[in-house]
Amino acid sequence: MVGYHPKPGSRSVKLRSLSVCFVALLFSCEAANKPPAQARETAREPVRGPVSIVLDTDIGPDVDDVGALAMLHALADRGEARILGVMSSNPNQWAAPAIDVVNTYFGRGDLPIGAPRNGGVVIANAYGWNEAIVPHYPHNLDRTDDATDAVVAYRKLLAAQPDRSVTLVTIGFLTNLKNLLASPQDALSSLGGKQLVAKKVKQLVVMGGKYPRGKEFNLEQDPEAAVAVVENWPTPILFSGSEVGEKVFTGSALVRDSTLANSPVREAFRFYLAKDQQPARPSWDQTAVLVAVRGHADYFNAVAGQCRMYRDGHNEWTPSPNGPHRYLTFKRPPAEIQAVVEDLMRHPPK
Ligand SMILES: [Ca+2]
Repeated sequence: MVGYHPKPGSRSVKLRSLSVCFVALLFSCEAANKPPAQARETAREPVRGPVSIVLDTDIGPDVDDVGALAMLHALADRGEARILGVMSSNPNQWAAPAIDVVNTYFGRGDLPIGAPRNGGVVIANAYGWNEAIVPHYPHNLDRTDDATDAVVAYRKLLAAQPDRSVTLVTIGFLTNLKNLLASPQDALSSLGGKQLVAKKVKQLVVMGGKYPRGKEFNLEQDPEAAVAVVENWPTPILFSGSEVGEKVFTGSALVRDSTLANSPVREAFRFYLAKDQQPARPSWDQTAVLVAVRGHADYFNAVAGQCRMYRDGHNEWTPSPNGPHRYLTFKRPPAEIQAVVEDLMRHPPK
């Protein structure tokens, strides 16, 4: 997701700061009456096998995608996730190379990378962090056009996985997932896209929408895709709405960590935050990756129901105990989730 960029000291920044302080105070009072949370990365041990996962990102307009991808590699190094591939929903020519840089930095330069082959919403690189960072780090893909067609990449990797075993997490537009659902049977699978997803996918996690109603960047950019996916997706969907990530600010400890001198993750945040003139960035995309791998229960509540998506890009929620969708609300204070995310983002390569 991409946030607004008000000038420091502006009314909106001050209002946001006041609201953040209020929320922090509220949660600190609440937290004082609870047992210490199992929040820091270092205090948590994996309790189950790795989650097989595909990340679908619009990497470029914001830097939280970089943090989310770094987190996913950290969770893979900890044995909590097994990354099957990374897709860009953004056909911008810097998107796939940026993914390749982060994958290569974490020793996974051979992971499949997909991108939309026809159409898609091309988003410019706000602040130009990827043009500035990507050329200085090892990678193989020079242009997003050199990546595999995302539909082919999805079909190939899903066909090879056990039934109901794959978690998909999208932190950008739903373009690739719409195309996947509509894909016909082929040499990779005798199943059409929707049937293939129903057979192989366990859950879809979406950073998108605002709950219980509103309009959010990721779903708004390709509303046709958002409507198609939200209405037709054949597995449960868990949404992390904009109201979640906007309260979790990360990046400041990452940028201060001098032990990560050669990290493209740190460089991307350093570059972006300097241009944004802010000490940290909301963690829209990282919250989605966190719950996709670890589940929501340690950090968030999940409200059951059904999300309705409209062609003007807004969404609306209908509560229902047996609905196919859920959205996150805070169970733990945002500051605790911030510490978990920030620690994972500072994870060095093995
Ligand atoms: Ca994103």
